[in-house]
Amino acid sequence: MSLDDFERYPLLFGPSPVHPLDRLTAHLGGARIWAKREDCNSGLAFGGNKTRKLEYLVPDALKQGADTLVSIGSVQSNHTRQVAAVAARCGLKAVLVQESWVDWPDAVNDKVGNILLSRIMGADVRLVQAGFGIGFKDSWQNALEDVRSAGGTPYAIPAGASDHPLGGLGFANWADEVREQERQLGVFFDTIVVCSVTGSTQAGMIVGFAGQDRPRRVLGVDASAKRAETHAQVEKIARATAQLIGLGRELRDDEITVLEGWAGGYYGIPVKSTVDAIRLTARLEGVILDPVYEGKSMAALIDLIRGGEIPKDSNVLYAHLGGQPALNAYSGAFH
Ligand code: 5PA
Repeated sequence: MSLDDFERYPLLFGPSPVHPLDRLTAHLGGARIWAKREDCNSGLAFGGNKTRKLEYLVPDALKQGADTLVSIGSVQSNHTRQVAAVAARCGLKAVLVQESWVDWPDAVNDKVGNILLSRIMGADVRLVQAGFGIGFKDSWQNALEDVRSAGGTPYAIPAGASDHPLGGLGFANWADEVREQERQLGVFFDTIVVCSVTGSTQAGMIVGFAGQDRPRRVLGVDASAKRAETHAQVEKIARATAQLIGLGRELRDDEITVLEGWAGGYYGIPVKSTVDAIRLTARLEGVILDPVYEGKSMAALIDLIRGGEIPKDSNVLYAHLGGQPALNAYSGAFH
């Protein structure tokens, strides 16, 4: 099997845009920074990284005769919002378990942003009290059971569409897209910076790039404040995806890098470096990042360039994975 053998249900506009961030580059004095924009990859509810992953899960759901997508995330999950949009687009129902992973005081946290969009799109949104965790949850099993007992056919999508046999395919394909865009732009991105939580975004990238001729670094930035768990999940998904698409060799340990230092103490809580990175990118580039994921990976990119770990002659590609709707629930971070 190769990646091309897997059916893909079109949800994206096409290849996501790649463009340079020249003023941020000048501000930091090099490396040259580029962004690839999953936040505008689709016309479905502001897109994001999950929309790309779901292109490979939807054909499986339809083949199984599912009528309801069932998934899970935090109250301000971007993933569940994208599941709601994809369900609407495909004429399916969505049941979304929204857990209280984050202790964040904005009074409208469970009313605005992602959860508002999911409600508008007609999803059955269920608020559940439960802490952060990317594993399989009882609340999710219960939701699946509810659909079955009502005579429906659920399709189970785990947190972030990650711990699923097809979860890594979307970003393996992203790596192919990058290679083609490099050819068009006449540039080679030696370093990729990507935020990791449930792991299949980075895992897919690793596998996709491992199948290419030129080696490059994929630097995952943990945003869950649990680096070891994130690393284990990225590794597990990467190795399974490599098998699935017939990479033809085992991944080396040094191909799997998950960095810590920018998550702060907790998943979902921005720290000073997060807010600084969001403000800097907004003021220099007009590019908007969120306080849960992308602000943390941008803070890492800035520090890695300032510290010289990413050298000045590098071309670095920042994977912008979306997530801005959550900003509405985080006004308190910008007072
Ligand atoms: C998310 C995830 P992975 O989960 O694939 O590692 O991606 C991390 C990530 N950036 C990075 C944004 C904007 C994201 O939304 N979000 C989750 C969600 O429920 O929204 C899966 C956690």
